[in-house]
Amino acid sequence: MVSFGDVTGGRGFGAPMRFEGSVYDCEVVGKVPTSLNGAFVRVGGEWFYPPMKPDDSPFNADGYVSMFRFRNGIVDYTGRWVRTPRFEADRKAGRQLYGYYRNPFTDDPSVRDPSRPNLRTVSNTNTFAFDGKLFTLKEDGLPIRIDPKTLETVGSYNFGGQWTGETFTAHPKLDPETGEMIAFGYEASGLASNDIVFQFFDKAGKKKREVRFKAPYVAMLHDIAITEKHILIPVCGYTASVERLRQGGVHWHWDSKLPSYVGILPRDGEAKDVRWFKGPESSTVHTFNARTVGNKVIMEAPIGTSNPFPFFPSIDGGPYNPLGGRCFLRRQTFDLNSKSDGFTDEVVEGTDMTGLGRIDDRYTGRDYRYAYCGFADREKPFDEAKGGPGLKGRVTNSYGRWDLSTNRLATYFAGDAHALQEGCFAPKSPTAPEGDGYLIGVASNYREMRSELVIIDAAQMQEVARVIMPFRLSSQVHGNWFADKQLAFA
Ligand code: V55
Ligand code: FE
Repeated sequence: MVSFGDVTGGRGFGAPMRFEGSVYDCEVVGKVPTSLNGAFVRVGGEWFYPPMKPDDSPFNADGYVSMFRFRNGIVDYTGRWVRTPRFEADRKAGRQLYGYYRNPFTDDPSVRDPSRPNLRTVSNTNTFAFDGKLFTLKEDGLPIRIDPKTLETVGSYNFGGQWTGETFTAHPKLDPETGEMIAFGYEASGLASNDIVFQFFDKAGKKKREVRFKAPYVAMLHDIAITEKHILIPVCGYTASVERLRQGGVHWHWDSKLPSYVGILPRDGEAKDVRWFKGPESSTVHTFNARTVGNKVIMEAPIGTSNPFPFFPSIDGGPYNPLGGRCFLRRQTFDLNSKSDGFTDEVVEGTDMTGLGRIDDRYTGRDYRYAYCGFADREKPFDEAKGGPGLKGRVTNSYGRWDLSTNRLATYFAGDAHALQEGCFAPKSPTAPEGDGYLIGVASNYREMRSELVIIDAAQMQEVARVIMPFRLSSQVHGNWFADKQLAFA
């Protein structure tokens, strides 16, 4: 194959490893809690072949799914490519056939089909378990079903023919009490359309109903929040047009002149019930959580003021402003009694954080106390002398736990040559109180050029164990803890 050369991430810690494999009974420092039985399953992008366009988005890299399987204090690792139709087509051709992120017009003529954009999905964004099945997700395609025992790809999944539309979000929500799945697709009626479809499934996997409506403009609709009564839909900044795609451009452009919106749909509502609240330029890519209190709907999220991703250009051709993507924990309050389309917006605590916010998922949609997120602790900077290749400037060296009852931040520091990927929360037991459990996440050790899985007591914010991998793991977007009762890992 051709050389990776200097493609973004092609050298240093992020250079593709390209192999599949397992490590049984991994090396551990400390003691892995024997109560943790299940798996941390993560997915991200890794280029199998170098991108066709050297300036392409890392979001266009092939899906690579990996898991740390925990049983009685022993941890086994397995990593596999997500074998999408696109991966198989590239393998067969022996080269990269696909062009820009979400622009099928730039694909090789042998596979080009702009009427079926989901056939070129890379499924690199999130892992998800529902109805006893494991999936990898990417918002431009359907879920890809994965065998939890081996991580082999089973194939594309449309809920037994029940899912309408060709796109499925990377952030479906599960109601922790009813087990109901609330999922959506956007660009639901074709490339760059502003159609959204929400679909509701009961916990047994049966579709109950769907609601179709239009966004104020076509935007990247990456994540939502739910409450016991409402669904919140943040729309901001990134926009697309078929014309620009036809001309061979990238999918998203940031338009700082566009207002942000948050749509609120009652969970039992119809299209006519969606209410759009309007705000200034801002970016809500992920959410922490939300709740309905009387006539108010309240959401916390890591929110930036402008374009969060440097690889999606500004529509006016202007330079990238790195401060615009800096996120703060903000609280937005929507008054359903108000006649105006405005809302209140406040910073809860003034430490900047990554855009990847997590909670104890058993509290989704309910009153909750803790928000977890990675951040760069400035008081514990990267040590130049101790660092290895590729780690520069401010890095996500810490996890924070924001206590929303006191607005205090408790922190965990991973090490002075380490960068943390997104962690997730795993409860000590199904009935443990909120926050009584572990934060689990992968650290990149730049000095040793290897990955390490850190396991942190979330109540103390103290590390209890570290799984030492003998190699670098593929970069991760999202990872989740699935207990043995959710998926059949053995
Ligand atoms: C995101 C990530 C994606 C994507 C769209 O984090 C949005 C946000 C890894 O791919 O395709
Ligand atoms: Fe995401």
